[in-house]
Amino acid sequence: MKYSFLEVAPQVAEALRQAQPVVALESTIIAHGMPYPDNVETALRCEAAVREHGAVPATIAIVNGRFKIGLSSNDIEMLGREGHKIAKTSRRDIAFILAKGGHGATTVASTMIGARLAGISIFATGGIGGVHRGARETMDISADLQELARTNVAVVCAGAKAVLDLELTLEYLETHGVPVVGFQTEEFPAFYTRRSGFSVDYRLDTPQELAQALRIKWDTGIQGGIVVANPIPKAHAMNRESVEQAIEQAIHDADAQGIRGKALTPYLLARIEQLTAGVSLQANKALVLNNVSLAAQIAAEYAALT
Ligand code: PSU
Ligand code: MN
Repeated sequence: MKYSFLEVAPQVAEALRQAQPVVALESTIIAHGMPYPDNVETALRCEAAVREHGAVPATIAIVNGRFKIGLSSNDIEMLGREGHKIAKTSRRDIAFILAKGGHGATTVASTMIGARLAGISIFATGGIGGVHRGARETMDISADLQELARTNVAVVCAGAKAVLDLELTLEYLETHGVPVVGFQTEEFPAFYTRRSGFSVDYRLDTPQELAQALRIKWDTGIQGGIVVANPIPKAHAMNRESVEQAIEQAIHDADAQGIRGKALTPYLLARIEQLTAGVSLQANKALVLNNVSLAAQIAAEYAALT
């Protein structure tokens, strides 16, 4: 193995060697995105959903200073239990958490990096980070967007949360040449809701078409990822007005408490969950599973092209 800090789980390594489908999953959503024990339950259900679709799951995190591609259920339980005590680890943090021999929950950006190191091309999560509302003053723009601009991994998500400025997020992605593809939709989904009012760049309707587009993009040598935007299933979509109300309240509360930087996104997620009496958490679980299933199907089609 090229990098001694990298620890690819045997099942994942075997699948990659045989060009079998593999789906990467992130761990910030476990440690910082959901409360215990929902986080652990959801992470394990996601892995099971990947397997049900004939692919191998690779949940990614830093554990004891090892960049692990494929976690054990003990690792997942530990990350879920420890929650906010685990360092939220983005691109800038990886080397330092590895050097310290500590644990790190990987964001979309750092999960993409881990996936790429291992040779995994498809990754499923809930929502990507983006340009925060008020970024004109704060310059709070998630490192996820830069990562999408440079790292060849497709990220299947339910769009981005309306805690972000979705219009600026899409502008930023356009500037950096990141394609935003709607799965069976022309509209960029807003995480808890299926619609945002903003268009995607392309609409594709089958996992096969998505896999082909990925193959061709990377065959041309065009660096960077792709956002596959998959709307939350209708049955779980939330009411737009009540979500917007909760979001505005949450942003107001964060501001009043001076919460900024990497703490902001986890704070907003937890606050919205409180304000919606847990409805947002149910929606979050449903959309993640939906994304994982789609990612597994894309991975299967992608592997068939290899
Ligand atoms: N959006 C969600 N749930 C999440 C996150 C984003 O709906 O759990 C997490 C992801 O790990 C994402 C990170 O990469 O938050 C973005 O954090 P920041 O805004 O600090 O870049
Ligand atoms: Mn940020």
